[in-house]
Amino acid sequence: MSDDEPVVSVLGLGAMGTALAEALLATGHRTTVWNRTAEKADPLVARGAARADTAADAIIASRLVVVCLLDYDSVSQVLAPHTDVLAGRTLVNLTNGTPGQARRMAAWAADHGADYLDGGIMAVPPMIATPAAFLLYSGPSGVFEKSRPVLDVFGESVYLGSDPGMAALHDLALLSGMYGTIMGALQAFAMVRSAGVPTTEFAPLLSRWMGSMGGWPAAAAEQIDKGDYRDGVVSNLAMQAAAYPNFRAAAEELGISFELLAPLHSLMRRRVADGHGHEDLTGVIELLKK
Ligand code: FVH
Repeated sequence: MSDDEPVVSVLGLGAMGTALAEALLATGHRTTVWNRTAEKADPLVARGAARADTAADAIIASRLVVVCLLDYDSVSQVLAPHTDVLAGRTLVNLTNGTPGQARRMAAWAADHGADYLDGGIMAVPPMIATPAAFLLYSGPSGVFEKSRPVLDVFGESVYLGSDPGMAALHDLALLSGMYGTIMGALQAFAMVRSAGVPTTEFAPLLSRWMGSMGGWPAAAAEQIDKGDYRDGVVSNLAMQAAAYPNFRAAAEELGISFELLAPLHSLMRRRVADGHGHEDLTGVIELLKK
């Protein structure tokens, strides 16, 4: 096996691992695949992938080994029995996890002679290998640059530095933003649905309104980095906190739960009680410090 050969192994053929392997095959990479449930490899083998009977065989087959399993426990279960074949390999772990898990995995890989990049996939499987996909990576820059020609197949590669925990940090932070948005949207849909409004009718208005909020992260980030929530206040916290009980009252009127929105209400009230009503809602972030 020469260093220049575009040879890649993929461990894990769930929805995402399959999409990654398909992208590699579509771009002419010699791809070896392995999955715990072996038959999931069949369609990829039919398209030209080599089947590895064991995870060890897949690791041996390629210098670059992409790991995309359910969670870090499954990564440990798959890799731990094969420490003897890891030396000289580059593990690119795209499994969702925490910064601490990524750092511990990087140290473990180094102990066994393997290079390690941690990654976060900011895409759902159908987006892989389209311009909409971007993937976050962290770990040694030389390892990233060497692996990049292959990694770019999956989507835009965004490198976040040598600390292996950075990709997981940014991944979970971005997903936190996503889940917060989805929570609000679900509440909005529950409200209109309870009044007999088809959610398909309401969705364009919701999309438009969410689009209007597109500038919020940049403006909020300015305040947060300055630690000054009095700057450029347009809609102060006291005003917003006065309106917020209407969401609870409306939920009661409509016969739906308020549990998705309730946590923000209590934080807003605490922040107003602490004397910050004239500031921006952004200041609630100070209450998230532990
Ligand atoms: N799919 C998505 O939308 C998101 C997009 C962003 C990134 N996430 C993360 O990607 C990881 C894999 O997700 P997935 O969508 O491929 O997940 P599944 O389709 O559920 O496949 C899970 C694979 O993991 C294997 N597996 C689970 N436990 C074990 C174990 N103990 N030992 C060996 N393999 C294990 C499973 O094997 P099998 O059930 O087919 O035998 C699948 O290959 C994930 O971290 C997402 O958070 C996806």
